[in-house]
Parts: sequence; structure tokens; C-alpha cells
Amino acid sequence: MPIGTTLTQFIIEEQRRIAGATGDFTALLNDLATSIKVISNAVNKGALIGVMGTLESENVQGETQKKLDVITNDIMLRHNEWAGHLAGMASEEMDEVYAIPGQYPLGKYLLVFDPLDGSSNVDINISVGTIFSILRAPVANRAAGTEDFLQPGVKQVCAGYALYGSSTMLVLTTGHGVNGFTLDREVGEFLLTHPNMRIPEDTKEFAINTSNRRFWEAPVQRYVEECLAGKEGPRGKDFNMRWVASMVAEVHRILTRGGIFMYPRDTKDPAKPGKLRLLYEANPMSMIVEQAGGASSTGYERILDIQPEGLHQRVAVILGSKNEVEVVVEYHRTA
Ligand code: AHM
Ligand code: MG
Repeated sequence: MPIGTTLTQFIIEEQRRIAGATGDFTALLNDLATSIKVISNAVNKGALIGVMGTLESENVQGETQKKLDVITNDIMLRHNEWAGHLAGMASEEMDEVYAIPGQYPLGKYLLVFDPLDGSSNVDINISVGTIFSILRAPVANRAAGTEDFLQPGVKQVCAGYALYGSSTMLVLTTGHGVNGFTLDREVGEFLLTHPNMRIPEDTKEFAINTSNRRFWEAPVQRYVEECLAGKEGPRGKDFNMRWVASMVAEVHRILTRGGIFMYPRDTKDPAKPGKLRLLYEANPMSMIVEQAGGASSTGYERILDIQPEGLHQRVAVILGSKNEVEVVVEYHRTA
């Protein structure tokens, strides 16, 4: 579709390609796009509307919550609960599944999200994002329970993220490639600016939080050491390094110019097999990355194949340029 196509037209045209589509999914994406515009506005206005700073409360994972974590979670709930497309929602900021209020009809989809990923960055005015995943409810029009959400990533109907950066972008896939839209604030619409995004298969750029180095497992130690050894080392090329501490920004960079992102398993807290959450961080990002020609693994297995055991389950994440991810996976295989 041509550059400048509105998101609305884009998703309606996509729907026309699906036999028997009822328009439900299109309407759901429209509501999601509206929530993202509202979040973009709140994040953008920042201190002007008093939304910066931290709350006393903690979320279910024992992390301190930013005011904007709570505000953006609420925006996602309010804009997506009423239209009758969903059987339930789940979020990083909520312990349990969110039940659609009784006055609204139930639908056939499930929405899972991290309303403001990378929120440790909001007070310092660095990019943050929203990550979402849409699943089919095992039983339509019935209130969904936790079990219904525990579907492997390959079952996702749609995955996407919004990046609140120097411009606001919405990047999404419905399983037919990845497309990027930029918010035109004057027009109030997302317009197609990045059709068919593809991740270069090779890269010389890696992203990892090296302050955790002493906790990494041997294959990751080896990989990073070899990157740092540069031209003179076994890889025979110099690498560049980036760490934004905002997964959406890292994935967006990788979709734009290639790279590898790692939040690997480590021994820092043996109870946590990684930092990032499977259902609303690793799975949607893995679907996007694979749809753009990249790869995504824990080092030991493909992320999209993992059978989830809990809503807030954590997982190791190694994703990005295909050949580079393959190198790290090979180091795990042969360790
Ligand atoms: P959050 O969901 O609490 O924001 O945490 C997820 C974020 C990711 O966006 C980012 O990749 C990672 O945490 C950064 O972690 P660290 O603070 O260890 O650098
Ligand atoms: Mg997050």
C-alpha cells in the first residue's frame, strides 16, 4: 500500500483479504490506535500535566510504579473495554486478568499489553513504548480466565508496539510482514511511513546491559567477549554497542538498521529466568522480529514456541538479525 495510507484504510484493506472477517478485528485495532494516541499525548506533555515521577505502590512483580505506568494502564483499559471485541485483558501492571465490566458485551479476542515499557526512562525524557499482543479467546463471548491467556506466541493474531520517540510510531504485524506508521499530530492519524520493514540478516551492533556481565552464562560471556575483541578477535570485525534500557527503542533500531538485543538468562536472581516477560514483551516482539526476517530465541529454544505457565512469566530474550542470533544459539548448543 502506498506511503501515506492511513492506518484505518490499511487495516480495512487487510481485513478484505481474510475470508469471513467480520470487522471485529479492524474495530479492535482502531480502538488500540486511539489508546496509543492518548498515551502519546500524556507522555509528550509530561511535566506540563503533572504525570512524571514515581508512586508509593509496587506492581505485582515488586517493581516501583511510575505515575505514568498507572495512567497509561488505565487508558488502555478504558479505550478497549467497551466495544465488545474482547473477552478479557491482561497487563504488566495488573496482578490478575482484567474482566470486562458487566455493562459491556464480550467478544472473541484477548488483549495483553505492557502499557509503558521502559518507564524508568520517562523522567529523563528518553523513548518509551507500549507493547501489545492479540490472541483469539479459546471460547468467544465468555469472560476469559488466566488459562485462556496461556497460549504460545505462535498463536498470536497480531502483535505491535508504539514508540514514543522523537516521533510517535505504531509498528504492527498480523502475520503478513511488518508495517510502520507515524502519527501525524495535525491530522490526528497514523500514516504508513515504513512499509514492509525487514531486518538485515547480518549486523555489527549489539545491545546488552553489561552491568550484569558477572551473572551471565558462558555462551553469552563468550559471544560478548568476541564482539569486544573486534577485528583482531575470532569474529574478524569491529562491533558497536547500544543500550537504551527501553526494549521498544532497541527493537525499533534493530528493525531499522539491524542488530542484536539480549536480556539473557543470568544468575542474579535464580528465581527469575530472565528479566523480560513472555506474554506482553517477549512474544509480541518475537512475532514482529520473525515477521521482519529476524530471529528470536532464549538461547535454548524459539520464544514463540514456549508454552506459557503464568501471566507474568519471565524469559531470556535474544533477538534481532538472523545470522547473529544464530551465532549465539550455536554457542548455547555447543557450550
Ligand atoms: P519495564 O517493563 O519495567 O519497563 O522493564 C522492561 C525494560 C525493557 O524495556 C528494557 O529492555 C529493560 O527493562 C532494561 O533493563 P535494565 O534496567 O536492566 O537495563
Ligand atoms: Mg515492560
